[in-house]
Amino acid sequence: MNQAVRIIGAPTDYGANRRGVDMGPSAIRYAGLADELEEIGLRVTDAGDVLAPRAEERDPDAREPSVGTAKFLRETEDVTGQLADEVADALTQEETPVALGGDHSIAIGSLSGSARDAEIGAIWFDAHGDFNTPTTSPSGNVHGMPLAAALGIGEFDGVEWCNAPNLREGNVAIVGLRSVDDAEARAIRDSDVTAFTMSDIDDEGITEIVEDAVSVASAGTEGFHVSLDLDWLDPKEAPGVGTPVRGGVTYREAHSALEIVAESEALRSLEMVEVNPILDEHNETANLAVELAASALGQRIL
Ligand code: 4U7
Ligand code: MN
Ligand code: MN
Ligand code: MN
Repeated sequence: MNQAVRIIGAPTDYGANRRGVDMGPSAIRYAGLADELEEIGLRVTDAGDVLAPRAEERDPDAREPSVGTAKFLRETEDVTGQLADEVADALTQEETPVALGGDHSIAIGSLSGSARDAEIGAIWFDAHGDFNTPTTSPSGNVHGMPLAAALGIGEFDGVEWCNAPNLREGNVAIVGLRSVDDAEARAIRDSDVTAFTMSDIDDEGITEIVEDAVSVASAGTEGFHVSLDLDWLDPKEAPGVGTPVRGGVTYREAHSALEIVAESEALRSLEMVEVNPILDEHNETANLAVELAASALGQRIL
């Protein structure tokens, strides 16, 4: 891993149909991300935020009907394009990109930037599969689709701006599933993605599961992207998210997972998404995002 990191904010909310998640980057910065990472010995640059439009000023259906029910696809293309460039540039400068959402639609940009010049893997820590496509999505919200978009599933097949160029299904692991739509579940099963549910974590323990995920994401790649949706954690630990689902991982399991990521020395890029300060309690969820980033980036206790 690079000893320098570049923080990049992507203050979007149109992918989630919920005001507030656009304040995630501010809340995570306010929680002390840069200082915390400097304290663990990293050089930190904050590149500021990419420019994201306000949903109220845009027509959610501007591209209908060619893309089914997906909302705000134009905006998604624009913002993820900016983010992809920033992520790819950071990697060129030997900085580890740390992207802050925003809703999870921004992952289309982080993945595509991280995969621009190298074969990569991805580990997706989330309660949800984010594997919907415009036709399977029950909501039309793109934050439920970014993994399918990056992998070119369904209508996303061949849509250049959203397909991550060097990311193969076989190098993707989803960890922590507990809320998956029916058609989405079918698409995950039909793919070569490795998916671990909460029951798998119950059965085998977080260590075993995350070690497996790291093997999947590292096999034949030049490192992997970690996408951390804060709703991966139990809502008791992370109340400030738009789509909470009971039965998530604990505080300690989350740290353990990201410590295993750090130990692999194969983390290429990181993002933290779906923090919604309006729904949070005393910025707890943003604080947690900071702590977990420090674990992923190699914080040592002794
Ligand atoms: B998140 C959902 F229908 N599956 O597609 C959808 F339940 O980025 C939720 O993981 C998606 O928070 C959640 O809208 C997206 C829904
Ligand atoms: Mn989620
Ligand atoms: Mn998600
Ligand atoms: Mn969510």
